[in-house]
Amino acid sequence: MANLFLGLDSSTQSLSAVVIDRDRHRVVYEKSLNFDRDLPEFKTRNGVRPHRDPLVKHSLPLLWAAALDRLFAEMKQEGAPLGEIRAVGGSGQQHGSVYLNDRAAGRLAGLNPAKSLEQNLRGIFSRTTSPIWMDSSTSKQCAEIRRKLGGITAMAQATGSDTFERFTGPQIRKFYQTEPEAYRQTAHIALVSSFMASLLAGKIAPIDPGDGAGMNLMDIREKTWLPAALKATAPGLGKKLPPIAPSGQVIGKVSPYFVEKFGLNPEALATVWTGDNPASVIGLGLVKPGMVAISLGTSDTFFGTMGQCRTDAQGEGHVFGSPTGEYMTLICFKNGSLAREQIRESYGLKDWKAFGKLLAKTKPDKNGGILLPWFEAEIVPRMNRPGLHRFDLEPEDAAGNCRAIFEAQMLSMRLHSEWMGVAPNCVYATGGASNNPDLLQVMANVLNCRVRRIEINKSAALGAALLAAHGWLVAAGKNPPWPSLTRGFTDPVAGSEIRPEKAAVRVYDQLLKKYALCERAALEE
Ligand code: XUL
Repeated sequence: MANLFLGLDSSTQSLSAVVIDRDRHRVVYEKSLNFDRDLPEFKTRNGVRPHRDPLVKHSLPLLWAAALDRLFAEMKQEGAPLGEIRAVGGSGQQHGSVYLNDRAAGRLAGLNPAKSLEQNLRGIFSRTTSPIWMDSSTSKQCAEIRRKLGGITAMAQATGSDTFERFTGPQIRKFYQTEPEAYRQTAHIALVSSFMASLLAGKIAPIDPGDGAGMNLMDIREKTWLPAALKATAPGLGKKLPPIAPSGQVIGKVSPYFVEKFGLNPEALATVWTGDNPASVIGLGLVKPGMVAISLGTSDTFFGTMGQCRTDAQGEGHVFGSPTGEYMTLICFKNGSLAREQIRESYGLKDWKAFGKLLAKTKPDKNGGILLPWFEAEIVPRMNRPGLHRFDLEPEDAAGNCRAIFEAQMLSMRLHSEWMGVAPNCVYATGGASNNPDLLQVMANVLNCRVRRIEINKSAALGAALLAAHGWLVAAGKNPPWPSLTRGFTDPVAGSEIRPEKAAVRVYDQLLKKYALCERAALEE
């Protein structure tokens, strides 16, 4: 029997599966279901239930369960090697929460394969919907919890992050305040990740330190629930939370439901799930401290592994537990691709190649123009008043603006990741604009490190499969080094390495100072 491992990723809009063959270091199967398209009966739009209040974003735990049923049914139909899977791992969209009543544990233990998961689970929820990470309706609760924990810096130091509207603690507090009786009826609070793991394991699953850190409830250093945070959030909360256990740790054998119904191997193990970002850290191969990925997407994200726990005193960046047992950081810059596109289109450039070509016509300059591209309210630095700010830069200067916007985005990443205390030694660039060498050269020069391009489809599900393999090996008494597990799965695109240019690096060391002054001036404006 081959050593196959299944990784599932329950994200905002879809449920994905990746099966890996550990010995051959190959992905052997992948599949995705889209919630809106494939499960239209749940009436979601982009995975979210329409709501009259634009700040409220909820989805449905029954939808995620129905998607799991459907995915396994289709995998079986397509002849996926379910009988050879040794362990199942997973990841979920972070922060979203599921509220279960005291019937849940019994029902999970006796899942009936003659019925659908949806039928099995009806009546076990004390709240039928789940607030997800896109919800921003809890500013009041954030302020209340932050105040009780002693302010931004203290909150970040204790839990890894300042309070954020999407984080689970503020969401739980809002539920307790607005629906106290339903809160009282809640016996278990799960994250999307631990809820899905509970279905696979047939019992209430632990939460891991990767996803647990996205709750504003976990002591980031001890990786235990933090009594002061629990108390500040809602009464009796400690009793409703599961234990915290390492990502990928074996929970037990998979529920007989999946064995009888879909032919999963009866010896297959269910493991502790994590959040999609921690899983992506593994799925992109960021398994050593100092390895960083920059995803150039709708928003740009900077994330990577840290050996020591350091937190951001400004409360802008997040620290989560890394599934490697170390720490990871996540810093999210809202004005990413869309801002670049706006500038590109405003100069009539049809694609990134044209944008890169124009940018390459200019040279880095220590007194160069600065363009702060806050088309939308920015997360890092916190800026609620959208607007464009130009310093020593004429709007008519097309090449100068193309250079300035990307330089500013990279300088901002450098400035706002300094609190980590470790300069990256290699950056893996991924996402839309990452196949442009001119942009990656600027990235390498500003951050003064090598940049390699990485193209991995479904990095969270791949990370989840690798975590399942890791958990299975640990359960067998082995302690496999992470690089030996990720080898072959997470290799960067051959020949894509770009090295920093010394002269340009010196220029950017100077320009960073100017950038910081301009940013401060714009924030104080
Ligand atoms: C991270 C976050 C998102 C979700 C997306 O803090 O909110 O990246 O995890 O699924």
